[in-house]
Amino acid sequence: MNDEHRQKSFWRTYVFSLDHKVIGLQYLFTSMAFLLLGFAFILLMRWQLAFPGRPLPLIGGLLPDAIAPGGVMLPALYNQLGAMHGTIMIFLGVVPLGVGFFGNYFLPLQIGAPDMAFPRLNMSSYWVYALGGVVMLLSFVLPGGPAQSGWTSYPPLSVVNPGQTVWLLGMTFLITSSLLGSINFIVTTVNLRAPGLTWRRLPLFVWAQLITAVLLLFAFPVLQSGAILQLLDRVAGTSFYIPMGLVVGGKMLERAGGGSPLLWQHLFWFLAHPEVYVLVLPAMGIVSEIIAANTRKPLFGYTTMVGSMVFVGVFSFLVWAHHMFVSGMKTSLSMFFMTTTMVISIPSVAILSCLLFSLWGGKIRFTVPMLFALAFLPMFGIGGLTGLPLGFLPTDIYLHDTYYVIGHFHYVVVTGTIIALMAGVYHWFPKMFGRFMDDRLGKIHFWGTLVGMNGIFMPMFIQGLAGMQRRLYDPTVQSHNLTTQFLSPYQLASAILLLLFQFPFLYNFFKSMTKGAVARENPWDATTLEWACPSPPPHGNFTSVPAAHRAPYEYSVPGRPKDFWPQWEKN
Ligand code: HEM
Ligand SMILES: [Cu+2]
Repeated sequence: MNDEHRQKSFWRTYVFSLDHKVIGLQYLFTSMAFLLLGFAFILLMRWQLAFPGRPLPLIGGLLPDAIAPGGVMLPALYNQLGAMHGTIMIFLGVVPLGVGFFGNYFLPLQIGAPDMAFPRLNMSSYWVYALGGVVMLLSFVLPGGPAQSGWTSYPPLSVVNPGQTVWLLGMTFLITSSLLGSINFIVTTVNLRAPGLTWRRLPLFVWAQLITAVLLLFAFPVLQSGAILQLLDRVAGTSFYIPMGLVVGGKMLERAGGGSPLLWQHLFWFLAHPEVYVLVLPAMGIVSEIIAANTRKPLFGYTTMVGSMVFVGVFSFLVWAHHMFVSGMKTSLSMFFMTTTMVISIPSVAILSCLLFSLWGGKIRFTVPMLFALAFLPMFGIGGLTGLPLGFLPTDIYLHDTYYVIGHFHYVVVTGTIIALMAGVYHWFPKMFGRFMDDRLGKIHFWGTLVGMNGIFMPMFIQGLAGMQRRLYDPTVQSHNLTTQFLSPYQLASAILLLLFQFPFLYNFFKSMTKGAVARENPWDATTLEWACPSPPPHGNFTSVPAAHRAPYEYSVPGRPKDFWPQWEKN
């Protein structure tokens, strides 16, 4: 092999790879980095909330006076960090981790395919995502700084605030990436399933990824067009979202006017409600796999679970305006959205119940992935239950835009989804690297994470019920917030605790990649097809084309010698 060839093959193998597993790992490392960055931002914000007006410790002195004179962050910086926290966590962190990494790496393996249907498209979607991330990060050094209008970017604020143009450009890349990815996932699942892998034999993780891909495909184009209209409002002098006679800083905005700020809210939430299921469906799929493998019995209600996921998928397009109850909509309209919101809670309850009943009578193995998966159930449950008063018009009028909403969605996304994604990392680590992660460090990570997360988010319900609004730079300027202000330092302490307990995880992850105990091909004695290929799977995955002979979770089948009956074993 000459040098030139070797060099090309390095780039092809690790950078511009077409292999779904390498692309999956690229998504994993990139999204983990973004999750840490988004977390760093919120730590700074929580300092300001806990000790308003006091200089930031450690880094305060390093920040330029223009954004933090004397180390005290200015309101504009607080808003920038807030907007970028939400954007990074959702669009650059959780979705790329849940879909880009888990979907890319494990969907082809679970359906017994050698790769995704369109490897080149797959590579492009990663690089377009990375480009979107770079554009978002660039906004920190460009004049005007990053966006300041929240991840929801409501006009007219977003049309007049600096920084928003770069945000919109970044979003255009991120949305394009998701669209390319979703087409790939759908085609792969429909066309590349192994012989015998009928729809009724599909693992729940694959169902979850498939439905997620469909949601992305239908929801994102709406936000894409909405974002382009907002971009035109900012750079081309249009006024899609700018109302007549808008006064900014005491001056009338010189625009044609006649646009509607509410139009953006509709376009945004038409995407963003389905997006919340994009966040949680992959998590539910992962938890299902782990619960099945660690209870040694078939999942309770497979058909109910698939049906519920499909139902959630369809209905998620019919509830978006529950985010807009206070926008002055007609009662008849809010009644409609209130009803659909109550209806869509039913399948979530069904899924959670099926997972809970699956534990009944199982021989539960309390492995690290199982601990995380078990924690998902009550934590996501709290998130779901606290959603109900928000979907109920009379109570939402009080709770809207308070910390109660922040508490609700962090329970579903963080203690729910992120806990489940962590479970998935521990579960599939032996497949990816042929080695186990350390058990003791895993348990330390688990308990610290669980306590830290609850310590941050649980007080938010109290603060919200006491009337504390979200997006406040300094809550103490409103006297009614003084009663709950004492909670804030505890939340900051919990956030620091949460950060500290991520170090055992990072250490464990990187160390175990090369030094962990060696794992067999099927170390958990599981039944789905990804456990049939070598660990780590070679290029092309399977040594021979696998076939599926039965349903995905045939554990403890009476009369069998072993307590698991893999899909790929003929008899
Ligand atoms: C299970 C039933 C659920 C119900 C009834 C529900 C209801 C609601 C309602 C009505 C709001 C708007 C509140 C307001 O702004 O006044 C809301 C906000 C939110 N929900 Fe849920 N939700 C549920 C589950 C979920 C799930 C599963 C997720 C994500 C995985 C989620 C994520 C969010 C997010 C991100 C927001 C806030 C967005 C923002 O304003 O920034 N929700 N929820
Ligand atoms: Cu919603």
